[in-house]
Parts: sequence; structure tokens; C-alpha cells
Amino acid sequence: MALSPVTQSYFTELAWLSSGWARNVTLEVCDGKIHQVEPNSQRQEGAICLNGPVLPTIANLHSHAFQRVMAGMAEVNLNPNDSFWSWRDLMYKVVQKLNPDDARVIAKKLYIDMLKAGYSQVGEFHYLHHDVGGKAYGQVNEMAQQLIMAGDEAGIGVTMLPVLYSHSGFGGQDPNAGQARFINSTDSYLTLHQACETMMAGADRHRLGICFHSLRATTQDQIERVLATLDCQKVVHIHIAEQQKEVQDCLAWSGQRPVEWLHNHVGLDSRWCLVHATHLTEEELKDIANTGAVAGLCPTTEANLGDGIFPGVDFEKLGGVWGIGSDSHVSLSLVEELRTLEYGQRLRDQQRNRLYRADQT
Ligand code: NGQ
Ligand code: ZN
Repeated sequence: MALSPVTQSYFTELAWLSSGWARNVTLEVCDGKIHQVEPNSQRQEGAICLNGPVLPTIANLHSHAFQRVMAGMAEVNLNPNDSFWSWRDLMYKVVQKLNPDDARVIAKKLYIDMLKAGYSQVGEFHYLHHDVGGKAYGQVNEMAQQLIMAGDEAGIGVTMLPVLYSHSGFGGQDPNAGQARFINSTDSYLTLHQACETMMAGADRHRLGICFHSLRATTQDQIERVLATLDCQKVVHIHIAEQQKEVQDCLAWSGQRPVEWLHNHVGLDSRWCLVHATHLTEEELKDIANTGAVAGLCPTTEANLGDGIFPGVDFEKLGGVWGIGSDSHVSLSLVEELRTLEYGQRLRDQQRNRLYRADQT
């Protein structure tokens, strides 16, 4: 006999709704979903009282779940010239150790912690596809399945972003040994994507997007073919312009900077999420803002890896759209993400209260 889902009422004296702050709000929750929101109501018998202001959760737009297991491991002085790139070497060593069960267990614990931190959806930028030798698993989406299972067990919505990763540097350079578990051709990527599509059909909690690891890891032909083949409604994520070296390498290869190149050669629109997008000229900043592409900011990871400071004040003035991701999960605190973002702007400008809009006084 199927049990009918239980409805539970919650009551709070203060909640932030789409219309702004509201008082004495009753929320009716059924089967994990809010079905009704009633401001200016009386607390009903049996309603659970929520203390303090109630805020909506936000989406965590950038996650590499497995990296949670190494949070803290890289905070020791192993190398006097420690950098983003030496951190990446350590990350590649961690990757060598993880089997599908590990990936699920790490992700499940992480996703529970995300829910506690106030995130209810996560963009999983997933590139750990193959076995330790770089061979595809019997089911090509084995690792993606583990992540979706983790999302189901934890109760978080996963926007699965299977990553196309083929090269080690601009211009289609051969991948290196540490990247073996990530590598797909365009064809094998499309097969993987189809397997994810099948796996996720009917899973209304989850979403599926398109993802290119970076302009370092994919070529123009690959990007164009994937975009031409897959559903053009899907979101498209990419890492871009995170490190100065990446910008310099892109200039050496093409004469253009990463965001400039992407805008000129592929085109941007509101489906795109440009993850990190740290090093930008004024022109590039305008291109992102004007096309409605999202700047995917990961302030605590970007600070941890010594990336640089996003030009947030100028982007706000342009009305740009941005969101937050916890990326390597060196921190899982929304407050810390927002504070790091704001404080970076203050440290650069030697001023206070930098990120606000004109209508916020
Ligand atoms: C990643 N993480 O793919 O996990 C990257 C590092 C790379 C960040 N960019 C590796 N934060 O970009 O090559
Ligand atoms: Zn990332």
C-alpha cells in the first residue's frame, strides 16, 4: 500500500519572500517541497516554529565533490613556491586513490554539509570519469551515477555537468598522465552525455547541463560540435581566466585573452556560466555583463589558490549576473564566500562597503 505523503506546517515570525520581508509566515511542506506560503497568518496547531529569520537557500553553482576529501591537506608548506599549479599536482595524486564507492561516500557527506550550510542545489562540474588506468568503466557514467546517488541520499538537487576534458593546454596539447581519468574524445563525451540524459530522465530534483573543462582542455571544434549536437536549452559551464598563466598562455596561442577569445569565436549568452573569470579587461567585463552570461565566483577557493580578485565593483555597475560556488570546498560557508568576495574588493580599493546596488542603501 502506498503511503500518502505527509504535509507538515512550519511557522516563522520573519521570512524573506520574493516580495521582500514578510511577517508571521506559514509554510506548508509536502514530500520535501514547499506547496504554500502564507504571510500574515496565525501559527496553527502542530506547526513547527522556526526561530530567527527564514531565508531561501541558494544554488551552489560550482563543485568538484571529490576535492572535499583533500580540504586542509594542501595547507602545509611542502613547496616554497606553492601555487595553484602545485596544488593541482597534489589534487591529481588524490584522484589516483578514489574508487566509485569513495566518490559516492565523499559526495554524500559533502552534500549533507551543503544542505546544512544553506545550499539546496549544486552544480557538479564532474570530470572524474574513468578508472585509475584511464579506462572507461563498464557503464560510462558510473561515476556520474555515484554522484546522483549521493545527491538522492543526501536530499540535494544536483545539476550534473559532465565535463569534456581532452587536452593539457591550449591548441590541443596531449593530456598528461595525471589527467588520465578525465579524458574523453568528443565522441566518447557525447556517449557519456547521452548516458547521463537516460539516467536522469524523470529525476525531477536533478538537472543536466553541458560543460567544458576550460579552453586549455578543449578545442574550438570540440566546443562547436558539442553545442551543435546537444539540447540548446541546457546551461553551459566552463572554467576561464582563473590564473594569470592561463591568460598569458591563451595570448601566446591565439593573440586573445580567454574571455575575449570565447566571446569572439564561440559567442556568449545567458546559458553560459564562466567559472572564476578573475582576470578581465573592461571590454571582457562588458561582454559578460551585456550577454547575460553568469560570472561563477568561488571566493574562498579562489583566495585559497591565490587566483586574484574579481572586478566585482565594476561588474555590479554594469548590472552583471553572478553566483557563488564552493568549488574545492576548502570552506562550506555561504557567509564566508560572500565576506571573502566583499573583503577582496575592500582590500584592493582600500575602501569599505563595495558590493551593493544603487537601490540598496
Ligand atoms: C579543477 N580547479 O578542475 O578542479 C580546477 C583545477 C585546472 C579550479 N580551477 C585544475 N579551482 O584548472 O586545471
Ligand atoms: Zn572548478
